[in-house]
Amino acid sequence: MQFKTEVCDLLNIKYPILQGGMAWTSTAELAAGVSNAGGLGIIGAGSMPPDVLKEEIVKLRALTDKPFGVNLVLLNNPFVTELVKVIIEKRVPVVTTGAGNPGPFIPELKDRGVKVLPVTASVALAKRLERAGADALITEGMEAGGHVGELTTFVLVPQVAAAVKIPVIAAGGIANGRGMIAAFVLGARGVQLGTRFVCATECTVHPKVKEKILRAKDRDTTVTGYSTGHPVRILKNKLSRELELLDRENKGKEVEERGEGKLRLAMQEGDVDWGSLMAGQSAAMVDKIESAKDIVESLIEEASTALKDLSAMIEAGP
Ligand code: TUI
Repeated sequence: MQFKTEVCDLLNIKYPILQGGMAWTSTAELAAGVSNAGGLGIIGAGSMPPDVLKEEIVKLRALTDKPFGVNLVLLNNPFVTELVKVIIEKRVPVVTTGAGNPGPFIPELKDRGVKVLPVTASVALAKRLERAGADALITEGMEAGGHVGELTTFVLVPQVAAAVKIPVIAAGGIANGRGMIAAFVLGARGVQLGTRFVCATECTVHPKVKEKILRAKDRDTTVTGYSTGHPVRILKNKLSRELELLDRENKGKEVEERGEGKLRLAMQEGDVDWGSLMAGQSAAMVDKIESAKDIVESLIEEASTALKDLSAMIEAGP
């Protein structure tokens, strides 16, 4: 089975599977692995300086000739305007955005032939972004890791799919082929996975991070930072417990200060006690380290099996 959807045509990819663009986590190596496997690999630019993004793009192009994307974080990003320039200059085919409204950047990116796929966590922003010219929307539920909205994937995807005409890509809580089929049934035409791809062989995060995800159980993530107005889902550890106490006292400014630099500390240095281990609830469903190709192929195989089992069940009746 191919699962070819309009998302495949839009992005010029074989399978409607995107790898979440994760700051300090999805570098050129992982993104190239996913793109070579027929999905869309995405460099997580986060708030990296423009020159570093340029280097990552060069590195990626040495590893694949397939389409790829760059994810821009809009919240508190001092480099965002310059990063947009790099994306245009380097002819990056696809941009995804997170943690904010990319509206002001859409006309320029589209003029230069870049496909724009913003992440939205609400129906209202989805409608605004469709009007602003977005090519597709990534609707991310609060099961996801990192910065999260309020709604779950299960309620967000069908509402956004009903409200817009452009394709919807579901994210948050999807880790396997069954999740992929569920998302399609809800109206999505593509899926984006972050946490499962952190455990890809090609992902350059510290091995201790992968180990934490493999060991994670159903209730091992928590949302910190409600008091800052920008809540973030991370794996529970010493840092999350400290942030929880500050959150309870509504000390948003202190939460921001304590969180500064902690994503890099976790992902690159492997400090799994005091680093910010951004991961989604689906961490509990990730149980092995394998290549990006094996992940993409097993997603397609699992999805085919899930669909066949479902049809058989419906036909057989009670
Ligand atoms: O962007 C993400 N997840 C992220 S970004 C990130 S980087 C970072 N964040 C905090 C501290 C340190 C580093 C880590 N995780 N996901 C996509 C996403 N976007 N989820 C929710 C949203 C969102 C929320 C509000 C998108 C738009 C939005 O609009 C608000 C508005 O302006 O209307």
